[in-house]
Amino acid sequence: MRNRPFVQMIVIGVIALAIGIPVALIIPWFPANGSRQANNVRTLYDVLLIASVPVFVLVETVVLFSVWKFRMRPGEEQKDGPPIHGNTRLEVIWTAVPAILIVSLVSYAYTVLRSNEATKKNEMTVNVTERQFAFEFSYPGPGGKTVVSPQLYMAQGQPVQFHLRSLDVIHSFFVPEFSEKLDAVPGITTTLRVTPTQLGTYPVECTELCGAGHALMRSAVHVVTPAALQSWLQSQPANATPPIGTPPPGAGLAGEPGAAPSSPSGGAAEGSGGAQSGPGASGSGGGSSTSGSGGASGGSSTTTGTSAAGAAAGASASATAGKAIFTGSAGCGTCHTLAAAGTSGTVGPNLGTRVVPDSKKRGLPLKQFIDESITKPNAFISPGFPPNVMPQTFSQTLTPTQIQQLVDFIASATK
Ligand code: HEC
Ligand SMILES: [Cu+2]
Repeated sequence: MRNRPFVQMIVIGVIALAIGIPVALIIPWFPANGSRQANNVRTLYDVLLIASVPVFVLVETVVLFSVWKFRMRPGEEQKDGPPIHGNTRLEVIWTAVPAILIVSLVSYAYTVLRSNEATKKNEMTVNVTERQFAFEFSYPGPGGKTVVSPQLYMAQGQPVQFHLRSLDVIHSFFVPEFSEKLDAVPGITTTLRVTPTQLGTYPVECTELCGAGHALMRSAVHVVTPAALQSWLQSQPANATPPIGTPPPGAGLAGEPGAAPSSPSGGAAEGSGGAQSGPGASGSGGGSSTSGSGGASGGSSTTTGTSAAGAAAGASASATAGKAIFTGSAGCGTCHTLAAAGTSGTVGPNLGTRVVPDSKKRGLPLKQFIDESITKPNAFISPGFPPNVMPQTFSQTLTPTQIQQLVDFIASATK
């Protein structure tokens, strides 16, 4: 009966496996399965579980069984086991088996990665522009129409290629239901592919600690039917100002390593000026997110014309546009409470009540004070609040028009 402990160990191990593998597969490790890529990742994960549970069970069974069966008993304190050295067969096995296991799993994981990243037929491009602390999605539509939205809309079954850009620091783009995540890095354009498969609304999150408002940097993705996406795109205003740094439709990936940095199409769009707003094109030129000239040089856009008309209607249209920027793409609402915008952030002062008294303390006319607060936040620190928390980059990441619209909006909304 020399082999009895060994047989006992095998029996215990087999029982642990019979329980362990189903339990590992039943546990819901992931949220809802929302994309083709998520499907592949989940199958990969199941295979990894099936491969790793036996390894875990094997190691733990041997360890626990040895602790129990071969433990030191009273009177054995001075004893030691026989010294064992060298067992070629065992060494070959414990080298070869893990090597084969790892090479097969790595090869399989690589094929999953390749398939998830592969170019799909009829891909649609969506630009994701991230800044402290907001997402902006722009759809280079047909015929030069550009739709810009703070929330993401995708069509079920329609493959999308995202071009991620950051205007300031490293951010990331993560939708848990899609099982895919990628960083947005200043100065380069990164690409992520997703084919959504389930209708629904899911969270979009930034998963890089990007500053004081990071925890609030969230948006939503709505996966809708292809028809609903088309009618949504149609209902959006045409030729919205694309976020700074977003190349015009048809341009190469500005700033991507290996791509020509200053695209001729970028220059062309800038030349054409007018409706197809300059700032986007010029900002993309060098692929540099903080080129101060980006916003300044291409400043004019559709709304300038309106406010130049000087009518009260123009100013209120500007304020309305400012409200959208405040609550959406610029992310001001994540830090500031402002009743007129319906935001309740508490990182910075309440702009509904604090701006007028602070502008008096500063000794500047209201609009000038608001403009300074946005473009040079540290020029005056609102009493009781820390410096360097409000992003210092708005003068580069917002166009002069957008800043003007924000100023008009806040001036009209503060008391
Ligand atoms: C990360 C949080 C954060 C974000 C995002 C942010 N701010 Fe601020 N903001 C602050 C803080 C903190 C202060 C107070 C310190 C100071 O005066 O710089 C402030 C101050 C201000 C002030 C001056 C208020 C006063 O009474 O002195 C204005 C105006 C303002 N912000 C507007 C904006 C606008 C417009 C945006 C969006 C373009 C924005 N902020 C985005 C945190 C933020
Ligand atoms: Cu971020």
